[in-house]
Amino acid sequence: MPDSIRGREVRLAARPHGEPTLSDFEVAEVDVPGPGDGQLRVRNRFMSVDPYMRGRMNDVKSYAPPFQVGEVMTGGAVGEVLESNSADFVPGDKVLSQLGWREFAVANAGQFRRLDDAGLPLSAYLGVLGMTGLTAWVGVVDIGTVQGGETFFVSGAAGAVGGLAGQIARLRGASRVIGSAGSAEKVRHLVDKLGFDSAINYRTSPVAEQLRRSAPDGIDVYFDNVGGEHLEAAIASLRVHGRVAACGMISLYNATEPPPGPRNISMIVGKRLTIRGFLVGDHQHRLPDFLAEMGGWLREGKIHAPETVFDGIDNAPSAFIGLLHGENTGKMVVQL
Ligand code: NAP
Ligand code: FER
Repeated sequence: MPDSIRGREVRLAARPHGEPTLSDFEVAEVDVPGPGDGQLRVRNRFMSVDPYMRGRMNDVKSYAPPFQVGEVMTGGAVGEVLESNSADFVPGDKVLSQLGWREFAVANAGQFRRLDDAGLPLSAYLGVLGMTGLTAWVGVVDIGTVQGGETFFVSGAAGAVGGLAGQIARLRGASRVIGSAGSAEKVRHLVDKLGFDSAINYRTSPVAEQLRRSAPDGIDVYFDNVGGEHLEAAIASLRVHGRVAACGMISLYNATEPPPGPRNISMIVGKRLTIRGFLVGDHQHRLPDFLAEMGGWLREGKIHAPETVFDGIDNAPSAFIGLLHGENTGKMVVQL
């Protein structure tokens, strides 16, 4: 059996109250044993940092169980097999796991999915061809059910899911795509790089006013990544029979008190709106259709999938905190 090696991992050190800080995490060096029967030892190359991890840092019952203090921050990671004691994998195979923020992972082969080498950087399997991409695609196609000629609005638009959602809506026939993001630079990125028709900076003036100006005839679909003020503005601008794909509400993730709901919630009735939450985990059966369509768009150069890359496992906590503060454009990943 190969010798054990030393590797670092990032653990939850304390549960944050409000905004997470660096002291809520600790980086530890551990022995990584060689793989046992049926196991692989994998060197991770990229780790994902995701907004939902903030929820898992709280000790509350939710769709995903809380992280335990002292344990590794788990989540998506891609790497390559160093040693295999499984007939299904050979050294050099590229694999995806949910084993999280660690330089090396040892686990049963069933915990890894082999990635086909499509010539794309491995990080793509955390972003555009991974959980992020599937979320955007399912949200637009199956939840928001965007139709040709419709007006589509997405918040968190310069982020990983939002940037893809706007582009997918356009490719699926939306005639007008509007995004919201938190800086002038991101607004330019949406229009100049991602081909949005218009974009608003939610930090400069009320979202409702800016949205009304961008879509004077209203919107048909709102892809919500943010909640709060954005959701209220969208309800005000939605047309009769409009739809909301409720993907995330990041503006509330650090809240210590539950916020008041959208004040105009009664408009749901008169406008006959559909507001539908979804979790990507429930839509894994759509992976083949998603990969076929997204793979085609990528090969044809029709989709841009920028990434913001932080270097080194020591910087994973900064990358995560930065994500919550909008330091990323596109998918935030940590390169090892
Ligand atoms: P992301 O959008 O790449 O990164 C988060 C972004 O949120 C930041 O870049 C920041 O951009 C924005 N943000 C932070 N605080 C904000 C606030 N108070 N108001 C408005 N914007 C704020 O992250 P992602 O991975 O693509 O996730 C986007 C959303 O999708 C999140 O809500 C996430 O929880 C959700 N999600 C849901 C599922 C699902 O299955 N339902 C799956 C994946 C992701 P600015 O600079 O623009 O503020
Ligand atoms: C997120 C990432 C993933 C999120 C939800 C998920 C609401 C869903 C995971 C699942 O389906 O289990 O940021 O925010």
